[in-house]
Amino acid sequence: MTTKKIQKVLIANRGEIAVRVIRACRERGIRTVAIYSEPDRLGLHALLADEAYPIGPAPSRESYLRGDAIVELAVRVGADAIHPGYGFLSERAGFSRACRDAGITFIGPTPEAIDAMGSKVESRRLMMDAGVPVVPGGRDPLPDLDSAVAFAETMGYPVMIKASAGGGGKGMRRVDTAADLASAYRAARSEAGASFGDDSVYLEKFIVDPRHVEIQVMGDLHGRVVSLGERECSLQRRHQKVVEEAPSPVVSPELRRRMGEAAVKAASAVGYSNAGTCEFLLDREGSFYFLEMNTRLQVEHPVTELVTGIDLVHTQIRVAEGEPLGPGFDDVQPRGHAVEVRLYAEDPFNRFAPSPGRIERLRWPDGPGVRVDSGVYEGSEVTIHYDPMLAKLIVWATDRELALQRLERALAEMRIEGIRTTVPLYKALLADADFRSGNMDIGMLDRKLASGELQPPDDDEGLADLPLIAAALAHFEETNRLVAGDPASAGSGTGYRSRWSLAGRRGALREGT
Ligand code: MV4
Repeated sequence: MTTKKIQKVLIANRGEIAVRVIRACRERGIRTVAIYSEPDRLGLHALLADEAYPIGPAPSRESYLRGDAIVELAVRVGADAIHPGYGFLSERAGFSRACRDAGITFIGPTPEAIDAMGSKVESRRLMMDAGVPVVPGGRDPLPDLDSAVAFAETMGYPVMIKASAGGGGKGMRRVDTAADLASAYRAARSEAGASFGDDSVYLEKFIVDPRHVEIQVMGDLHGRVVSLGERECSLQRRHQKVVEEAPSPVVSPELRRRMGEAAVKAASAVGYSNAGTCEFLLDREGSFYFLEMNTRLQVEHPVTELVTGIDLVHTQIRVAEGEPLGPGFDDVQPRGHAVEVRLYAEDPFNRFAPSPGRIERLRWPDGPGVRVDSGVYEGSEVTIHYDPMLAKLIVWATDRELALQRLERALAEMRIEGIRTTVPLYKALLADADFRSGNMDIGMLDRKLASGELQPPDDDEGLADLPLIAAALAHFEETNRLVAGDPASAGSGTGYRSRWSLAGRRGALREGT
């Protein structure tokens, strides 16, 4: 296979991930095309791209989800590739296929690989046959309630009923006793039917208080798949991740090797190429079980980038161009520790109520080991039409404790006014002994929020005002000194007016007038 350099990429997304992809393209000398919905006309992604085109009104269905219109636009503007980001069209096999049919490179997996991982029972069967450990349970959908009862009996309670077509927790029921099975079975079936148009369900052993650990994989177009290590993603609220880190505080080099091998096996079984993630449950005994594969670049990819030194978006583009994964991808090991917090426009201490509005003031943290991937700027309007995630703050340091200290420092430097964000939640989490020691499971955050154990810090502004106060003090000190030392104004009774006019003149000088 010959490589063919991509010249122009259409980014079929918005917000921080569109910005992330635009940056990688610019670094590679690739021209960029943004699409934007009506409320996103002044979105950062639309402003940063070389070209930007309106794609429709606010609702995603009429804008960012219009696969056919997007492929058509790509052809019309001469883009030779499309990057889907995450969400929206990123895991639609039909979109990957439509790109292929139009002669456009889809920067992601093939429609076949997306399809193979799309159905839960089917991917489970594939994984079982490939020797990838899956959660103990059924190989086929349950034909009826009687077989569910019989199967649960052989496996032992608690069990989990899951929708065959599911994912993300829909149509999922925990069952603790035989007496509860019938009602849970019926509820799961009807929820699955309503959500997926497919009411088949199957049974798994319920894994108690596991961690969610996922493996980043990358495949090239020459049949090579590599593992880039794990991310610990247990800190989530109702299936929404809030904090991710790499490496996991509980994954040893030996476990990393075994999980990495399992993930590579999983991806290879479906002929996977480009970036993907295998999700695992990790129980207290250190056993791990494949859950599902996400066939896209994920929100939390930066923590992997920071500990591996590999730019995942650059790599996505290179493998899409046909370049093989080189020797830099042999046996990749993490170095140091990275932590990401997702900044949502939600009020964490008012039941995560959405907080739309104008960002009146915005100051990002910086300094050593700090990265901000943002889709907004000071003056941005945050609407309720899309995912409330505005930006991600990611820190790196040589070890976990230093990374957490750095995160604390960065959060204190940060300032967002005009809307509420989840920043106070992260300040509270950093004061939590369990989080601090890495002792977490997938239920921890919901438990601590329900019990009121996580409280907003009383001094929420932290260091945020310090530089401003210092600047104001210096300004007035200097003003007073100048006025006091100015013979023309001494004793003239115009001291106050002179101070203001001096300030005005200095201001005019700064702006070069
Ligand atoms: C499970 C489980 C416990 N035991 N399966 C939730 C979403 C879906 N992707 C799989 N999920 C789970 N499956 C068994 N047999 C617990 C969860 C689960 C979960 C998994 C990953 C990340 C967060 C989670 C939050 C709640 C439940």
